[in-house]
Amino acid sequence: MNKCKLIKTSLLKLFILIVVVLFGCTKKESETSEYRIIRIEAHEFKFNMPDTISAGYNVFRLINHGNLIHEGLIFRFTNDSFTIKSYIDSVAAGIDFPSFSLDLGGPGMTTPYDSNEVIINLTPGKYGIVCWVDNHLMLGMNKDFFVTETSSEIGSKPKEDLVLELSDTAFTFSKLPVKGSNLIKVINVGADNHEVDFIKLFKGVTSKEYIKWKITRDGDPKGLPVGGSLDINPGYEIWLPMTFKEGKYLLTCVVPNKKSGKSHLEEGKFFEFEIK
Ligand SMILES: [Cu+2]
Repeated sequence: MNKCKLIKTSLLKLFILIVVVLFGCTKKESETSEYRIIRIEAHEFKFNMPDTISAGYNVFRLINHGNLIHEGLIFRFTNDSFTIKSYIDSVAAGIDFPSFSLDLGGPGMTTPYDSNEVIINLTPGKYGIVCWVDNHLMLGMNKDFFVTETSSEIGSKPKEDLVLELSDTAFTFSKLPVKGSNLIKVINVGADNHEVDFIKLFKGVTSKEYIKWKITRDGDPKGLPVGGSLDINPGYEIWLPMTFKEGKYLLTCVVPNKKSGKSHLEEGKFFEFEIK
């Protein structure tokens, strides 16, 4: 079974177009950054991105050129003898967390015409990127790439505004996000792999209503993903540049609990906050 097949959302193309037009939820790409920006262009069904990038703190920016939601999980091959085909074969055989891969986060669910970014510190080695939405991985959204040594000074350790801890049962902020831009350090302090999706709830929708829809996928969507990071192995950290407008936001994690097989969301892990 696909890691998140039951609950990853691929919304209807028409619905997305209407929402994008009505709510203007696309973000403009900033051109200046103190970090190297690695552009990951997502299409149905492939990733266009460099084959080789420099080690250090890089901004991984996923730009969705497709008509479906896409995402990009970045993982490291812990043994260079394995390939992206080994990963695909493992998933096809029902092993969603191959023993030779270390999940390091990556831009979460990104709606069409939108972009999301995550800052990750990568050491030299062999890596892969996959999209776990529905069956996209098997349809071609998988790629390997290499990270090489660099002598460049670009990209020092980010200075976060706040910290978000992902435990096995909760999301814990060091302080709540504010309106406008926030640089959030996200660290997995649990024993399981964890992700964080930031969902902007539609007006009048409660967290319980969204969660019910997310699990059952019954009826119209109740909110839209606006950023976040895919799953991170225990002990690892990433940084999320996030901009918030007024409204209610919900944090979710649909990575399965390795013991129960249920997603952490289904087990009751979520967090809601409001920007006024
Ligand atoms: Cu995809």
